[in-house]
Amino acid sequence: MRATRGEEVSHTPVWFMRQAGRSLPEYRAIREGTAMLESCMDPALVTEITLQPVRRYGVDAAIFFSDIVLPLKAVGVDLDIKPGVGPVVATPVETLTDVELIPDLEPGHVPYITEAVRSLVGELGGTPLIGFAGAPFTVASYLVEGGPSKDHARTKAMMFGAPDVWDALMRKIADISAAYLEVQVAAGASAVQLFDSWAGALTPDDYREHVMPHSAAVLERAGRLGVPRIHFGVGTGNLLSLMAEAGADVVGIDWRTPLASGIGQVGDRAVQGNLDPTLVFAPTEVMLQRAAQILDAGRAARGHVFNLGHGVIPSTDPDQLARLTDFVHEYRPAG
Ligand code: 1CP
Repeated sequence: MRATRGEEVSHTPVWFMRQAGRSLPEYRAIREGTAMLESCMDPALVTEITLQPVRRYGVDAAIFFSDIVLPLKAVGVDLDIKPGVGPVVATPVETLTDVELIPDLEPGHVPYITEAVRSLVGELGGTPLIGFAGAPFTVASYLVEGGPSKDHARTKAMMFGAPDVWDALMRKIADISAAYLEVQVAAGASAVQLFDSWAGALTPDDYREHVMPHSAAVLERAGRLGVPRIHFGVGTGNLLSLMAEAGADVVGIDWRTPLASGIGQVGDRAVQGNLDPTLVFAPTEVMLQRAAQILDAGRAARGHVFNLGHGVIPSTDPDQLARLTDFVHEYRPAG
């Protein structure tokens, strides 16, 4: 929390995107026989899964175990998270009527989220809980494509060709994501992360015109809650200044952009990142050498939260992440 605000810290804090998940044997065991969305709606299970990596690694933050499509499911969108695939939407959104049929999110849609966050905050003690939501563009991609997509072609076709439908859809998702963050913070989450994982598919001009105002609306509402806002995307080396300007306190930087260059783009803000997630498969000394370079580079930022440049890869050896966490905690820059 101090690092997100640019205050002095005794060591650079560290957590990992997807720290709770398939890389952990205890996660695979507890999830056996329970579908993903069903797990997200079970407060006891959410609490346990969120705590697993905190216990194992001693990371400086917990990330709430949920998914960016959970709030859509909660308001009644017919979707499922298919193992090995990801979110699949039964009837993709095409028209204005399709958008208007999606209800707004009320806290009453997600009582199990409130309960899970409250229970977690009690169990976590001093470790902050990061709540999260999907940013409008990334969530729209699942709703318009009907599932995971590499090129987001249908989504961008709507953005370029049906501006009225696009605008309505982005407003709808922005409202849902902001309301979802409000529920998590009201229940005790200490910070929030807005995941715009697929924003890197956009040119800066298209991002600025068609996407940024809607992400800014979510971040503005989150800002009123008084918690630090982390804004993250993948392949966003050309968008970092805009993602910062959209209203972030901390900008998440993926591994393709050197941290020093990312810091130069985000202005007087903290940064998060950005070790290549495949480096945990390298020899330990190689991984740690690269982590040291990132820790050194991070000193130029207003604040630095160490993380991977994207989520933990499911086949990651948890012992490598344990070594990495300890290294970050013990690291003191030379000089
Ligand atoms: O059955 C399973 O185990 C499903 C795998 C899984 C898990 C563990 C999915 C399906 N989602 C999650 C949890 C999850 N999703 C978390 C909490 C855990 C943590 O971080 O420790 C978070 C923060 C997310 C967010 C999420 N979901 C994002 C943004 C983050 C990112 O990775 O860029 C995205 C894009 C999704 C969609 C999604 N959900 C699941 C999958 C496999 C995907 C990606 C599909 C695709 O490639 O498009």
